[in-house]
Amino acid sequence: MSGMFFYFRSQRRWKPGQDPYKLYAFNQRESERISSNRVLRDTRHYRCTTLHYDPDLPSTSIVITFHNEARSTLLRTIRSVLNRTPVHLIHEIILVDDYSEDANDCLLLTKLPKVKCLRNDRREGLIRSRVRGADAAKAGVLTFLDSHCEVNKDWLPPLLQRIKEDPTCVVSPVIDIINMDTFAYVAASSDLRGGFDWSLHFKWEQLSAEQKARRADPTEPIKTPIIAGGLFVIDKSWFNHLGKYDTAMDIWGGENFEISFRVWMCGGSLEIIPCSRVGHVFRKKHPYIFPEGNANTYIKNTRRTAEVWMDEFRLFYYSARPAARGKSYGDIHGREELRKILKCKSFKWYLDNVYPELK
Ligand code: LR7
Ligand code: MN
Repeated sequence: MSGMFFYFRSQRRWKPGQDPYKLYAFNQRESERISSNRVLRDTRHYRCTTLHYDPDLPSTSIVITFHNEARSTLLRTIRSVLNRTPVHLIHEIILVDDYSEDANDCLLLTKLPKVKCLRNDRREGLIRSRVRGADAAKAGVLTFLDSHCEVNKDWLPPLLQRIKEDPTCVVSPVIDIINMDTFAYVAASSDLRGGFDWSLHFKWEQLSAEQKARRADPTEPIKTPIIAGGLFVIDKSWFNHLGKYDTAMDIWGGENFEISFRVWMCGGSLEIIPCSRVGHVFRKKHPYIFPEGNANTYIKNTRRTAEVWMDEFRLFYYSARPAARGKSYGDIHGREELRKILKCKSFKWYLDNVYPELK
């Protein structure tokens, strides 16, 4: 097996003057230098180490979609999962290869325990790819990860525990930072939650003094208006019941708003679980092509979200993003119908009860 790890990783020799950022918009050379098996600092609050979880937690199908991910980061994602997760909790790891150039990236990894590979025969984008992975999943709980993560110690039990207690809860770990230049693993603050502005731009927000004071115990879940989108755990029947994702959304972006509004407005909740930590390589630009253009795609996806979920407040979205007004966004009848059938609450309810801070 170790031969396989080495073979999979060493794609090329680095020559002086070659740009290690060219293919993936992070330092590929540094990523290749680092072991796929490296040790990470445990970044949790010390009190997390004293918590106990049920011995009979449900197992999960882990779904990882990728388009032209670096082999080194993809392999490290999977090995970190295999190394730091009790084996009985992983039903399977489903890789969805979103039409990457080299079909072997995915295929070779099926030599690892639990790993399955699905390959799209055209570029679908992360939204339809995740739905394909979720539909193939056999376990009762779905876990989504990006393809350049490293999970930290005991990351999964606290997430599964919360789903077991309340299957309408959708939970994310605290997302630690893997530096895109050095690949150093850096602890993120656990006093953050997801927020956004009217242009539907995601941002991390510091908890207010009042919110912090209400949280005496640093191991308690943090309610969040929105999730970052890539790393979360959801009960599979709940995911299906709520309408999975809007599969008319393309490539990247906006789906985290859509699923967050939908979960809150249709009877569920979103939480960040501070005792679960997963690192993610944050980068400054997309390394891949958007066939319809980056801005057009983001507008199409967020406009679908605004039209279906934001009621009269969509006008604030259009004021913040005037360019969205004229752009086509396809047919939304199916999603409007879904909202009716599920008897979801209004966006006004969401603003009043979940995100009163959005002015
Ligand atoms: O066409 C594509 N097909 C894919 O399968 C484009 C992308 N992808 C894959 C890609 O290989 C990666 O695994 O989708 C995943 C996300 O794409 P990234 O890593 O290029 O984007 P990101 O990290 O900026 O994406 C964040 O926002 C996205 C909005 O659509 C998704 O929700 C991502 O999952 C999300 N990532 C996170 O939440 C990790 C924390 C980042 C923050 C904040
Ligand atoms: Mn990512």
